[in-house]
Amino acid sequence: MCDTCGCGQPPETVTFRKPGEHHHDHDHDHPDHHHDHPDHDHHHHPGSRILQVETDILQENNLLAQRNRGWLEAKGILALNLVSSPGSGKTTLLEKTITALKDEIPVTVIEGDQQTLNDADRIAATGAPVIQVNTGKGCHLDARMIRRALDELTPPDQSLLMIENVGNLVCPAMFDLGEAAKVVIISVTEGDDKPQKYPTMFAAADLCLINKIDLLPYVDFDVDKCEAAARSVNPRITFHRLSATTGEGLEPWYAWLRSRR
Ligand SMILES: Nc1nc2c(ncn2[C@@H]2O[C@H](COP(=O)(O)OP(=O)(O)O)[C@@H](O)[C@H]2O)c(=O)[nH]1
Ligand SMILES: [Mg+2]
Repeated sequence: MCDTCGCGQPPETVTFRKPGEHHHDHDHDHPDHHHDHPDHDHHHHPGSRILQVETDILQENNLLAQRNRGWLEAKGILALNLVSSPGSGKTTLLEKTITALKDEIPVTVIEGDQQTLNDADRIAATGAPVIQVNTGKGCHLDARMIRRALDELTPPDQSLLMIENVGNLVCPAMFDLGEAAKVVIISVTEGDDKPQKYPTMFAAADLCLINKIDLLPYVDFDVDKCEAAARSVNPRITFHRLSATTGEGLEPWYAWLRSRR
């Protein structure tokens, strides 16, 4: 975990909103002293202390994630944690997927971003119930945020829950949310070496979606090389090559979703 980027963020910076709603908790009007001086504490703790705190945070998260997992499994809800760099096409893919499957499978969405309701508004336009979690300075969703979001979202039994994590290939890899699987999305404009640079994320994912294949003629991206790099850190990982905007390759992704249910 990173303590330089606000990763172990204090809970008062996290907000939960539905489209059309104003902030109803945890306002941003009282930035606390702590935020303005993120290094303050570190001057007083040796490295081993910081490591202990990080371990505790991850252990607590893992316990809460297992409770989420049990709750979701009992209701027959398939929860997927969508992780990627910012701009890989997660929201676009969700819009397409919900529109294609909504008559077949009830879909609900938890959107994670540091700020704005933009993605929740885009999802709401498809008709799917959605809640936006704004993590403030935080760079990932955690299991406690998901628990709280589930209380507000109340996804129906046997539904599909899509969790769009904060765009970041690092920290979301370490925070189990209670999902059935992580789906990592990489777009062809990002470079085919990303699985080597961010192996933890590719090791944690069951499925890798290679998006924006419509742009392959214009970029230097070797899809086979990218897949081989991901397999070298995770031999079980599977792939679909697709374009969320043109629709090419979306059917095998939908088939994967149906099979996971
Ligand atoms: N050419 C192309 N652009 C895409 C594709 N998918 C998404 N985009 C564009 O990439 C940008 C970021 O997409 P968005 O869904 O917001 O990404 P997110 O940050 O991962 O949620 C937007 O301008 C999309 O229109 C795709 O398959 N092909
Ligand atoms: Mg998005």
